[in-house]
Amino acid sequence: MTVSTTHLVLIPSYNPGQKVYETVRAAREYWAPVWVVVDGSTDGSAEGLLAMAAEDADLQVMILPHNQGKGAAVLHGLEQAAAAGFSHVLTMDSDGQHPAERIPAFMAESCKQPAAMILGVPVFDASAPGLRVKGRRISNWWANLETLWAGIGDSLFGFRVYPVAALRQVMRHQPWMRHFDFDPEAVVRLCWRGIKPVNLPAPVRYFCAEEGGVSHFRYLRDNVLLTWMHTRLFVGFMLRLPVLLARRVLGRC
Ligand SMILES: Nc1nc2c(ncn2[C@@H]2O[C@H](COP(=O)(O)OP(=O)(O)O)[C@@H](O)[C@H]2O)c(=O)[nH]1
Ligand SMILES: [Mg+2]
Repeated sequence: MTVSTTHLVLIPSYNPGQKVYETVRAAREYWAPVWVVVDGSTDGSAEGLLAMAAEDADLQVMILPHNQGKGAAVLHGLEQAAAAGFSHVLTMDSDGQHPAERIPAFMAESCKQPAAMILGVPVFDASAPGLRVKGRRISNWWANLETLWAGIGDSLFGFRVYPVAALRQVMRHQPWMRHFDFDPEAVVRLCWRGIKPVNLPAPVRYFCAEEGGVSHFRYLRDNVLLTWMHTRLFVGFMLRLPVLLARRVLGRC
């Protein structure tokens, strides 16, 4: 496999359990290089991943000493990626829910359209909890309003290719997007900067606990976080409305 010098797979990881090993192995099967940011995990996965990386030159594992949140872990990886000269990262979850076999297609689309962000649109099977599937429609509706229907297929799905420079700029200029508010806020703010969303389907799986499924999503805590996020994005949207409308009229996005 050729080792990319422009695009890397970035996996933020927090106490993912055993699924992380097959997730990282699958990502490596389809791409090189792959980086994992271990975000203060206490489940022994840091040691296991470091052992894997010791035998694989195209797997890099970074360890953060304390849990900082998904967005903070992605930002850590982004800073390192920029320093190493990478222009794009594909983010994917560490718990086996995202389809590693779709990595080549997403990377190929990003190479074709480097100025765009390539967004996974989840294709659910029967394993998906109805509440999560329905709940995301609310976030999607808000994200589409906040971007004047610029074409965001799914606001929450974390399987995406981002242009590194644009995402770093967005994250550096405000303190949010460090936890579960990362994915929707990133996509809305990148749209505001004129980054075009390109949607590609990606099957997603939900594993039950017996299959090794782990979720850190907490309905109350994270819905409050997402509501606050859309509140501030809505205020930002109102302030930008004249610019967004002018751009739309001029056909720029
Ligand atoms: N770095 C980091 N990643 C996290 C954290 N919480 C979740 N993640 C990542 O975000 C992904 C999605 O979180 P998860 O708990 O699986 O939520 P769900 O899939 O929406 O139920 C995980 O697979 C991790 O890769 C965290 O505190 N820090
Ligand atoms: Mg998950």
